[in-house]
Amino acid sequence: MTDQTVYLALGANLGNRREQIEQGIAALSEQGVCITNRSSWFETEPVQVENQPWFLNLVVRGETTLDPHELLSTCQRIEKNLGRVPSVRFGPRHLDIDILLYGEQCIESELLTIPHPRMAQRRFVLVPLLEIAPELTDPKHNQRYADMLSRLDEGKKVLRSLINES
Ligand code: PH2
Ligand code: MG
Ligand code: MG
Repeated sequence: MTDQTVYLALGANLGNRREQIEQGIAALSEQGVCITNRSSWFETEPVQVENQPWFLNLVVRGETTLDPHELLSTCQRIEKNLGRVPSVRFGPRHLDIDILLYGEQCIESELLTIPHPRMAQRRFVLVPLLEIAPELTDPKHNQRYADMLSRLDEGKKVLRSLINES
């Protein structure tokens, strides 16, 4: 199978957030996802479940020959190996790895929806994504993510982290 370009969102709001995310990225590269770009780090205000610690978030681009469901189980295995335990939906976690985009494909299976169904409503996803892929277009609605972000009224804070300067 030929390589596909994928975009993944990583986040954490428990434990050593930066370390867990770095280990997640390292594990992805060891397990079939060649990382070709990554965004800055962002400190982000929690959405959906608001009463929880702020997240550290970033977005990576990768190349993979894993099919979408293999990629999903790889992400879930890595989350589990790095200490993720079942928690409430949208609640606190040590590591979250979400598939945003898989090539230009639109997928709706029982386990997996791509493009990620909530990405276009989340500033903590769109801001880092657009940093590394400013021209990217949503394959389902054929709209530029940059335009979707400029129309978004979700007001949660997304702050470029000071870690980037160290
Ligand atoms: N992830 C969630 C729920 N809310 N909020 C922010 N800021 N960042 C996240 O990664 C996040 C969230 C569920 O995965
Ligand atoms: Mg998530
Ligand atoms: Mg997830």
